[in-house]
Amino acid sequence: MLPLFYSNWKHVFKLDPDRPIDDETLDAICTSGTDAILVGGSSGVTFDNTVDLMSRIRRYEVSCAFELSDPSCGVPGFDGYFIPSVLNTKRTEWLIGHHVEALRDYGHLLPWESIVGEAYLVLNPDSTVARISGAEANISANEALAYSQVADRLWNVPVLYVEYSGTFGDMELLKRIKNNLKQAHLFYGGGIDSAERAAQAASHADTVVVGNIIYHDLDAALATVSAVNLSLKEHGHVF
Ligand code: 1GP
Repeated sequence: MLPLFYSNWKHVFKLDPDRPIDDETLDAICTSGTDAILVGGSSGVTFDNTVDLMSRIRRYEVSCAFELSDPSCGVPGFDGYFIPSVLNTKRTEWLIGHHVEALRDYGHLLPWESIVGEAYLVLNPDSTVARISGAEANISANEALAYSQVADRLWNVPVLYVEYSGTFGDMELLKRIKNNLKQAHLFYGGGIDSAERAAQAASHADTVVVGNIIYHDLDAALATVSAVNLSLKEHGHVF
């Protein structure tokens, strides 16, 4: 049985261990009513800064998961772990290579009951994740849809993450992707900096991820929580 710790998440705040956050802001984020805190970042994530952030979040009741992309950062104590792969890269180490090396060396240590694979479709070519992973983010809508179907229908990935990190994405494409999924849980992240954008993304994605705005405009970040819940009510979701 796959771990399903994320299955009821509608709204998530993503915190980067490599970015400072003061106690007051962290308190506001952790008590905001969000469904979970997702810890992860594209660069500068270390064991030490991950432990530090996790232990601060752990003072709160909110669920907390980690995107584990480097085995040397395998900090125990999270509610769940996502292991990301990048679908639209030709650099196979980001699709499968790092994963094979990590499992060869550490597979016997992993808490499999709380680990989930996470397939990233990276669609902002200017994002750090696109640069680092060599993602081919300038693709047509039809190609993006095809990637999502490979992940969902051929590979049966548990989580598909449509990632526009740093910019607000194409909501029509997100809708098409969602409408063609058979089983994967859909995360959307990128450029959500207002209640309006949060509501738009929430009308298509299963889980909306809010990141960067936390560090620039806390009030705007907090407003996305109720916006997502409101949007779900309007679309007839049952709580
Ligand atoms: C980043 O998808 C998340 O991995 C959130 O994106 O930082 O643009 O909100 P933003």
